[in-house]
Amino acid sequence: MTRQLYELVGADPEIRFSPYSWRARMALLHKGIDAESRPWRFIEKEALAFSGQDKVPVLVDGDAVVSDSWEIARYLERTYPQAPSLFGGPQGEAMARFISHWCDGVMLPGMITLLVHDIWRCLDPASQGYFRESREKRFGRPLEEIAAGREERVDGFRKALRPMRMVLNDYQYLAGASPAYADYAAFGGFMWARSISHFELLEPDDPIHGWRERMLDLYGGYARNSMRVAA
Ligand SMILES: N[C@@H](CCC(=O)N[C@@H](CS)C(=O)NCC(=O)O)C(=O)O
Repeated sequence: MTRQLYELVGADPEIRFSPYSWRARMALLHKGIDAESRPWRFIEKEALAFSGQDKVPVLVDGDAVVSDSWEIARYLERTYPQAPSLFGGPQGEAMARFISHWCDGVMLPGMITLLVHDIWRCLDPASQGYFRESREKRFGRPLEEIAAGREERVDGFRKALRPMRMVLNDYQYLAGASPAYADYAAFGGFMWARSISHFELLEPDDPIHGWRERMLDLYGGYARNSMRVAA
């Protein structure tokens, strides 16, 4: 049975933009494991019923069905111990978990208010309706208002990334000398942004900018070569 990864896509099925699916995709690449991409859209909830929940990523690997990016990383580490390690042992696993929680709690919430309208624009019409309704309910205002003034607000987002920047002043990657899951947890957010938007989140002299360039080049430029919305 072919291994499959369900990934969120836009109107164009080549535009894969979930930050969590990108974490799983990079983890697979790190392990050197192939998985066919199964494009999934917000409104296709029934297509995920087999996984017992309604979000992507979902990895299907033979009889195993694993949802949630963190659980997928742990599954890959446990199931393919001979392949390069995602965590470098239990201590590294706990630190990668901290970074993934920090991204979920600080980085991604900062990004969404800058990008929410760009996300909506890249969706198919049916998903646009679902996205607008669910996100406007969550934020309590129209998408256009959530995204308003982002040129002035992006500086606050950049400041919030200071802990990450300080690490990247001292190390090539969040995991040290070479990339690992800690990096993929953070990079997923930047691939979310890159896939659906041309709004520049980072200044060119930011160490995070240099790290993002290195991440884009990994695995033969897999992320750099992935489809992006037209400028
Ligand atoms: N904690 C989950 C979060 C997964 C998640 O929120 N996925 C989003 C895509 S970015 C989703 O499927 N959302 C469906 C929806 O909003 O209806 C993980 O780490 O995988």
